[in-house]
Amino acid sequence: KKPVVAIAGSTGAVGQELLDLIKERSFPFADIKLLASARSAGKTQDFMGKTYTVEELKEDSFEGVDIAFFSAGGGRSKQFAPAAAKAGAVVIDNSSAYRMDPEVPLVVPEVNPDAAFDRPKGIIANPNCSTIIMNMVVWPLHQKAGVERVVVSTYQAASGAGAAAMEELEQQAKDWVAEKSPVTQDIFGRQYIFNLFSHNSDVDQETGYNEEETKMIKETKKIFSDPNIQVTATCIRVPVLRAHCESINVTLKNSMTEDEARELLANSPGVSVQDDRVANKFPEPLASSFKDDCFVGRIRHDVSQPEGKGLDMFVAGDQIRKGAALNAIQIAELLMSRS
Ligand code: 11C
Repeated sequence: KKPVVAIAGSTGAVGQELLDLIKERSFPFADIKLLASARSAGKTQDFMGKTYTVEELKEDSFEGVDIAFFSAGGGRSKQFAPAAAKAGAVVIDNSSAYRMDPEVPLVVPEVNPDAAFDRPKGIIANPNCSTIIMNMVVWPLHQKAGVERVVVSTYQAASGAGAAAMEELEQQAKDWVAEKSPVTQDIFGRQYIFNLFSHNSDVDQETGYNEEETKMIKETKKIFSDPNIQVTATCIRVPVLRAHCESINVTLKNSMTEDEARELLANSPGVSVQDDRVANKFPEPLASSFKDDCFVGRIRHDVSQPEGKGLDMFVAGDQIRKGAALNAIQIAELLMSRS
């Protein structure tokens, strides 16, 4: 039976991408309900030849809903996801609200699909975008050679901060050309174009890690079911619209050559190797945008480690697709494939 689907946060960047993917992937649905905050309620959204009126997200919005995607921010997930689950829907939550809850599985379908079927609260959490993109390449290496430690530095796009942040980046480009000074800076409070800055999440005053970095560290341990994997991260926002890049260094338990790593990654689902040293052509955010796969290149032996025990890589993945909406849709597809 085709599910009745609800999208809480349908007017946001991830909500819109969920709709695009439902269409693109011919995701089966009997009916679809578009939900958003009171501010957006009453707006219309065109989808597959039909005009839908966005309804206000409320506790009683989920009667008869089978799958509820949430991408309306952590506060709304906390407030409304339990009501959706109580009404019988499986909640696939894109926010950080439930990710570290021991009764909520945190799922990347290519990594830990079985976890999606143990969900005592009726909620499945979609990991943070930077975590997903990193895990797509680190997991195959971990399975094969045992990753002991990951050092990651991110180059994160505006999309991670939402549609308004993407608009502001574009507006700053226009302002710059028009020689408007200062450029519009309502979202990030600074010039973003021709600049980069440390991720805009809160910084822990004691450890110095920001929340984005802590998510990458904690979520990876949970997704891999491996509390021993050591991860450290530095997260940076760069003036790119919608694909995150990551420089990743791994320390391996068992030796693996760079050729073996390249072959392994080339055969890993959802990963494409783009590693052309002759042409100096490697993953780039623009070329990775609107793509489902995560692209990996610069695969090389880390010369600071004994041969075979360390690798460096550079990864690019669409933040709104695999980093958010695509991963959520794949979770729903996974549920349906086993129902
Ligand atoms: C970013 N990763 O790129 C963030 C956005 O926990 O889902 C998503 C935050 C989250 O800024």
